[in-house]
Amino acid sequence: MDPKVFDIENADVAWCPGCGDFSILRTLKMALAELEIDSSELVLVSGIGQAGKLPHYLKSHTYNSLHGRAASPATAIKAVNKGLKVIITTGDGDMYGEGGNHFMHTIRRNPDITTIVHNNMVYGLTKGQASPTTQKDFKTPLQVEGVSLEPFNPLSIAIGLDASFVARTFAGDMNHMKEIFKKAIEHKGYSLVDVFQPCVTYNKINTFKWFKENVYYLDDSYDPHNRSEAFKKAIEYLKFPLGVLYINPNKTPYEDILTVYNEEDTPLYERDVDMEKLKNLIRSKRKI
Ligand SMILES: Cc1ncc(C[n+]2csc(CCOP(=O)(O)OP(=O)(O)O)c2C)c(N)n1
Ligand code: SF4
Repeated sequence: MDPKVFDIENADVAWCPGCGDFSILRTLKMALAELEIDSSELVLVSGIGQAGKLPHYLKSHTYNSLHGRAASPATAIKAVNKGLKVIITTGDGDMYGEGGNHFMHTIRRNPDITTIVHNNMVYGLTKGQASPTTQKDFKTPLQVEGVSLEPFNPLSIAIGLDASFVARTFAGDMNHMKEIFKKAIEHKGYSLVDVFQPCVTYNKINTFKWFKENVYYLDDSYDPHNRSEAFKKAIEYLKFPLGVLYINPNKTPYEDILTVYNEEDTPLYERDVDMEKLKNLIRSKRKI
């Protein structure tokens, strides 16, 4: 399939020239094309931010939610129509900050969705304040003396919660990113891909060059099925590992354990709603 099938004609892409978001967008289109995913069966869900704009630039169904609130509608979309491919595109602030609670509990639920976090270690859209992943001592117009906290470590949290797929890649290496996206999208269950994405305008420290010098690749000898080893990898900070850190293939996706599917496979969106029953239920709750 040609990645161009996902192009939106005359899309007015509102990212700064040189932003790492461009390569994430291009690579996601390539990965989707190689996986032969039909845009009519694809839903991109986002919150607010530069990363949250990605669904506006890729032909698919789209749900643009509130800041930090992409995970819940994505879980619901998958639950009512299991046939859809559901992908969240989000920023480090959107998912790990404002959406932190939803991030954790979505991992616990394990819906069959993929979360791609554009981790630029800063709030891009609102002009450069610190995000949860901003590194210690980083100065911003708001944190003028530098950030005093240690950064949030999304991968260790995800592995701690036994997420079924946890990976990290880099917007400066499209081949690596594409392979990781493909594995994450094909994985059955919740998959997290944290993407190191340089923000060329507001993050002058964690640049393309900085990331290149501060990452290394996990090789074939690394076994992602060992949770304790994965956790050790996730907390490395002298150089950050890129690749699939952790996979738990034994978890059942959330939508497959919903009792509404116990006796009937028909997706919820295709079922008739018994309005009388619904009204009675609402009436009965009002009486309490
Ligand atoms: C509840 C709420 N709080 C704050 C904002 C303002 N806001 C919009 S985007 C954003 C930060 C986005 O940063 P990030 O998620 O890291 O994405 P980026 O723009 O860097 O891609 C903030 C704080 C908002 N829209 N809603
Ligand atoms: S502000 Fe940063 S993240 Fe936003 S478009 Fe510009 S370079 Fe990209």
